[in-house]
Amino acid sequence: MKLGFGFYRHMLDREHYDFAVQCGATHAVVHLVDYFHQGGQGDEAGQPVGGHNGWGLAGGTPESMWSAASLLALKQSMKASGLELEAIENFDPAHWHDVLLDGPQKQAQLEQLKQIIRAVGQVGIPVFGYNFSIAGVCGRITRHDARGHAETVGMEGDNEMSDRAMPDNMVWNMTYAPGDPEGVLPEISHEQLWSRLKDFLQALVPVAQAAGVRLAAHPDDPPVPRMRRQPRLVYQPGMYQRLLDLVPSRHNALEFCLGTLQEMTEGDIYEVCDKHTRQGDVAYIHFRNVSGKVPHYTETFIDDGDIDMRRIVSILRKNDFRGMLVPDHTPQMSCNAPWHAGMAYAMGYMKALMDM
Ligand SMILES: [Mn+2]
Repeated sequence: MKLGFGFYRHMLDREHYDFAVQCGATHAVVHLVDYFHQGGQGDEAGQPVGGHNGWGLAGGTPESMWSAASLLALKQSMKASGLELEAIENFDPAHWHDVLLDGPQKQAQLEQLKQIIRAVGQVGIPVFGYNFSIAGVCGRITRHDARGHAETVGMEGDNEMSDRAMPDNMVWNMTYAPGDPEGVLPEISHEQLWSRLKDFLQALVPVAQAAGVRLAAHPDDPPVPRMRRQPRLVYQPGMYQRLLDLVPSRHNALEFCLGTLQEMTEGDIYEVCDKHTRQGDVAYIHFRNVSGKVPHYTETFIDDGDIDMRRIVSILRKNDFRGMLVPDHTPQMSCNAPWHAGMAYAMGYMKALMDM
């Protein structure tokens, strides 16, 4: 087991690397997609939530940053602070909107994704996390209802945002074509979406295998059957197995999000964790806690939710899990550095669990 830390695009600097190492991190996952680019969300201190118009504008990360040379420079700069770059998390909607939407640029974009995976493999980054989702992470609200009135994110039933149809220039909660939309995205079935995933996996898994990179799927957050009138893929634990069975390979793996899995209405988190870590499916873990289930849940402090995190760590140990654990999200703490304090609290708790 490795203790890791997740960095958003605007955190890729020495100060943030040092902070993570001070928290005990030895490994890192990097979100290269700039979720905040021209999005007018203002607050980059926490996780992106966004409104009707989603997060920012896709394509905010310069193309050059996705190249092998740039990834190598990133890996080396993290190494200089003592961090091993273990994973890149998420493709930019600018690179794969037509893969998700089955649009005219699908084949060209699949080739572009293959190039990214080859570059990631070339510099020795072993994992690439992705979230095959049309609506993406949305429909959540920010509230002050974690312990001690801490600011956090959750869901309180369906809302105007989660029901509203998506404009046809948006996917994955980001706008990929600037300007006004022409209409709204057509509604499709769950089977159509699974068929798009199959095309993606059949194209990418062999390339990932050759490149030595594990593709790792995040479940849908929040895990509801439909969001913004679009179907979702993995919103119950059993759907993870369906994804794995589409293209069986060590390189078709999971970005195992404990919080999202616990929010699902079916399944037992300990059984799901045991099964997939025993099978060797899990590339890395989003180690976070929640209380409640969709459509009513709250992201909590790590020791305060419905999951017994000690029991999870004992399962991971029993199954000799070798991957990375990262805190993913945490509530913000009331002080001058709400994000840092929240993360430091989660990291200290994780490190203690791992050391015990
Ligand atoms: Mn997650």
